[in-house]
Amino acid sequence: MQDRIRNARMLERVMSAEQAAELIKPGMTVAMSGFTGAGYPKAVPQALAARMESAHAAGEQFKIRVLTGASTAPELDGALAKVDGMELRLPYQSDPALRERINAGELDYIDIHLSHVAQHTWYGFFGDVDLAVVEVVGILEDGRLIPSSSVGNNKTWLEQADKVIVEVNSAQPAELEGMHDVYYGTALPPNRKPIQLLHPDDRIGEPYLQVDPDKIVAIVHTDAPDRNSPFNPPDETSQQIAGHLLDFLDQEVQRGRLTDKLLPLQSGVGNIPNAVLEGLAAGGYRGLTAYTEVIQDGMLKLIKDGVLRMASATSFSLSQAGVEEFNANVDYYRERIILRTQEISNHPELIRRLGCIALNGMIEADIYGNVNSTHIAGTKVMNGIGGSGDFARNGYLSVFMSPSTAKAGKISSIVPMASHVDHTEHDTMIVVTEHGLADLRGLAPKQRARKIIDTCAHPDYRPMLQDYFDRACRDSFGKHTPHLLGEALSWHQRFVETGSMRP
Ligand code: 0RQ
Repeated sequence: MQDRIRNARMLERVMSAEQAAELIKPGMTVAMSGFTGAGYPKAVPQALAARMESAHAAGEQFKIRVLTGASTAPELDGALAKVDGMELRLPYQSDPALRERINAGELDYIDIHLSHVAQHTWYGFFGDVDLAVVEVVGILEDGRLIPSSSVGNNKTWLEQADKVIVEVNSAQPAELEGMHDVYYGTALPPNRKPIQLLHPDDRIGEPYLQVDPDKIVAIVHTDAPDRNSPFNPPDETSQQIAGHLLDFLDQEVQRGRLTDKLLPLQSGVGNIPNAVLEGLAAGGYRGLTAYTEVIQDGMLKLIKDGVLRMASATSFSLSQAGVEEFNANVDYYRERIILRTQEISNHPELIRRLGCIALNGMIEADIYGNVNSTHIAGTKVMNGIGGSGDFARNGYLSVFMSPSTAKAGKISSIVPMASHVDHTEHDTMIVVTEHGLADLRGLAPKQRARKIIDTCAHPDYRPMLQDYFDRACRDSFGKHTPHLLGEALSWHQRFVETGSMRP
């Protein structure tokens, strides 16, 4: 372990996960590392969950408030959710056990833009951070930390927390050292300065995380891989969606609005973004860049093939095969990947300056282009807004993609009125389903509605949407954005009552 912990003073603080978990008390606000199943603490949360379970069995309350970078994994969110150990969670999750508790109303979940988390903590909106639990690859002689497979909010957690528990994970490749760029130039208004990042491959910070050594109360050794979810090859619908988008990008290049290097790509995670990435490779694009949050298997392949010249992100989300590919060629990837803090990977100033092409999934869009990314029937949270809002509001192009129906056709993804709005019509430029791509730029509301109904809706639902829109144009209280208010959410109500939006 001495090769991972090179600071003698820190070696003295090594203890078991169980001993470290004893330092976490009921009611504490605990900030943990972790972003899309990468770089999250693996041992302390499980030891803590065991303590909570015993406490609850003895009739004692034991819950904490948990802040992270984004989603974690069964060892963290899953373990704490199973023992009902959280009273508050933010800013993003995707764990089935946790989702169930949130939707049962058993804990508070604050779903916020990923770029806001650090500054909201600096402003004190979440109260004091009692403790941070942060996974790292190693500790340098001078006490600085080598970040792990995600950076997320770790800089902020280490600065803001009263005490710090460090997990040193020897399963993370030592070769990650040098890939990170941790920016220490952030300040609060009115003292903010422009962030001098002009290209996706600019380095503006340092490769290590700083921490006051007096704050470190425990160091725990782990040797466990990240979540490493399996990678599913894109299905037919995803390929059709990707096909529409790629045709559109080709046309934009032909019109001279984009060059053949496009603009820095931001890509969400999942089947459809993966199909788009594969399509870019097949379409002959070379030398592109990504300014995004997450690097998944698809992006590694593009980097290897030269389709992507480089990628900037805040985390990896790789399958086991992706990890093996990365480990086998780590020197190659280190030259071409930069991992930043999430307030920089998702920074509105930088996304606007670079002109990112934002590609994200959605749950539903309404006929005017308001997009719901988070809530089924407006009330049940799926994951959270994540970084989609940071990129959609500020990118050069904001694209939302989804199959036109969900749940075997019982749900239309194009609805009269979105049951929850994460991205307003003002942020949505392009909507794509397997039936087509609606380019909404330069269109007024009624033109947008006609375009979305004609292009994106499933043929089974298109006549119903057209009928709604025609009657709204005739009978609406106002005729700028016509709606029938008593009927606008009736499709969702029908789904709640009958399990289907079909009449
Ligand atoms: O349900 O899991 O029960 O089968 O939602 O849907 O089609 O598999 O698509 O995995 O890409 O997720 C918007 C959730 C799409 C995701 C969302 C059901 C569907 C399925 C998943 P099952 P798909 P995806 C970068 C950017 C917000 C965060 C974001 C998301 C499940 O893209 O979380 O963009 N986005 N971050 O059946 C009822 C509908 C539905 C529906 C889909 N209209 N009604 N259920 N589903 N549409 C990453 C980060 O920020 C970290």
